[in-house]
Amino acid sequence: MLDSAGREARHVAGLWWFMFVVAVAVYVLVAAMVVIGVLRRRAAEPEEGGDRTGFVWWGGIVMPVVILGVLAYLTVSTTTALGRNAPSNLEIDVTGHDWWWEVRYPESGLRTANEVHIPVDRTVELRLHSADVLHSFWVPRLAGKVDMVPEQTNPLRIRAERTGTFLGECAEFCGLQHANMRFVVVVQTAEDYAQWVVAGQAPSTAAQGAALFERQTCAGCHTISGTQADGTVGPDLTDFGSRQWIGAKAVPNTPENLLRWIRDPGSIKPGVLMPPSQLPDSELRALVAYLESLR
Ligand code: HEC
Ligand SMILES: [Cu+2]
Repeated sequence: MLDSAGREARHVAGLWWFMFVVAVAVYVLVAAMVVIGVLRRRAAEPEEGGDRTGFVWWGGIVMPVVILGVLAYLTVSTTTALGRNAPSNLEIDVTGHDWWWEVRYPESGLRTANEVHIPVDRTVELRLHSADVLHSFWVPRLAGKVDMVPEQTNPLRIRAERTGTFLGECAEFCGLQHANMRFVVVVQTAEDYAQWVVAGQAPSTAAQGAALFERQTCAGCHTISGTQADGTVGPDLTDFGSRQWIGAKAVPNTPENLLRWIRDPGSIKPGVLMPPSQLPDSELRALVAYLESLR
């Protein structure tokens, strides 16, 4: 919490240190007076009478009022400073569930869980919801806690000032697995974040390869069980990724050889009964990723 990596946590940590110093000073002062009082009493006979009213007024009323007043002022001004964050153009919906976190990016349509990605040095508006009971969203190094309340949306604007991965956890007892309701916030540079969004938007390469396999002629000659592909002219490819060789021991099964094979099997095995394909490299690579994932 005190090793802040975000604007909000920095404000909170500043206030914490001030309170800590004041509390230590008051403690030391009071303890010193107690010790002095005890020693004096031992050293001398108690004096008669003596007017202590002034001491009670200053030490018992004026000082506490001043100290508490200053602390109250600082607490309120810190809270308003937190609210005064620049408006944000990146909104993320985070929903607490028993016992995990759902994360949605309305801007890009992305959805993830238990991992919030945000760009560094940019104000982000987290909209906190709950799907069931009370939870509390807390990433100590980035910001203070904000409760997640069913049927209500609580905003939390944060601005990370450092890249890195920061641990967060649920800070409101929410049932049996409350202690195992953790998450991470991954703060990335603007470029890394943009890349993460793009990667998340594109269906994974292997899934793209699977679609290609069925759309291209491949499926007419090869079977992959569990898919539409049921051709019997060529070998069944259901467990192709676990094979050591391609083309009846023509070349070892490596991604490079497979790419060559799909592009032009005749260059490896002249006269082969599988036709070459004219797919662009990106689609060939997607097919390779898919076939090598079959086990
Ligand atoms: C006209 C039918 C036909 C089509 C279309 C076809 N293949 Fe083949 N494929 C074959 C035959 C036949 C072999 C076996 C060749 C050999 O080893 O002599 C083969 C072998 C393979 C192998 C090697 C399997 C192994 O275990 O050795 C892979 C991988 C493969 N094909 C992928 C594909 C992909 C990807 C496509 C689509 C771009 C495709 N094939 C299109 C007929 C076809
Ligand atoms: Cu919780």
